[in-house]
Amino acid sequence: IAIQSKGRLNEESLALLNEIGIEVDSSKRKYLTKACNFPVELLNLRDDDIPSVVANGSATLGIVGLNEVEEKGCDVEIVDRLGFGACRLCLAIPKTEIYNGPEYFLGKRIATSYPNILRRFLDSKGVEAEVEVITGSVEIAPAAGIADAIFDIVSSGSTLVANSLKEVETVLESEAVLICRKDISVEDRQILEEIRFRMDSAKISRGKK
Ligand code: PRT
Ligand code: ZN
Repeated sequence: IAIQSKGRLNEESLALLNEIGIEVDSSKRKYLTKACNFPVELLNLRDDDIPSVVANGSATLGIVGLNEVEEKGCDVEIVDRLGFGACRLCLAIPKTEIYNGPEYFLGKRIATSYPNILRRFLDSKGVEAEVEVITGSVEIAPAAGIADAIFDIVSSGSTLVANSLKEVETVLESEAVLICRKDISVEDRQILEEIRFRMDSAKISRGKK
């Protein structure tokens, strides 16, 4: 199972695995850690690498944001939504601008780390815009004069407010998902079904608490 080695999804991924009885020693943060009581190994990776590692079969399963899966366009099965890491991918513009719909973006420069999802959205609306790929601090692009708008992850919305931006289109509602390689063996499928069964039970008992 590939999980994020550090970052926003790491703790909750480990907590979920722990909750379903898969115990790993997370104090020794190694590339590969073996569960002590279940036939799985955890592969600790950057979230960007998880979809492709699962698609090419180096990992059987993965826990990663749906946003990464959609952006990388890897051929994996989305098994379940996991109920944490909730966020949305949004288009945002300077708060003083008047928004009249997606055609607002015609000929505009949009900064993002998610060019593929953005291009798909713009194409679906028939809007031609310039997509500027930026890997960090996308939200400062309009004030820095690098772009007219941004397409980025939003959760509370406070980053947008702090940068005098407003959200005008939600393109993807995301959360952490369990993904699986496509050509999974019968043996691995059995382990996956056991994991899903335990995850469902954990969800139900959480609901009852
Ligand atoms: O190092 P690595 O590549 O593994 O991690 P990373 O830095 O690429 O990702 P990380 O750890 O920041 O986020 C991992 C995943 O968490 C994302 O892919 C999303 O699926 C999910 N997630 C949930 C978020 C947020 N919430 C979030 N708020 N990812 C990023 N943010 C950032 C966003 O980029 C923006 O800068 O938080 C800011 C907005 O937050 P608000 O609350 O101000 O709106
Ligand atoms: Zn990343």
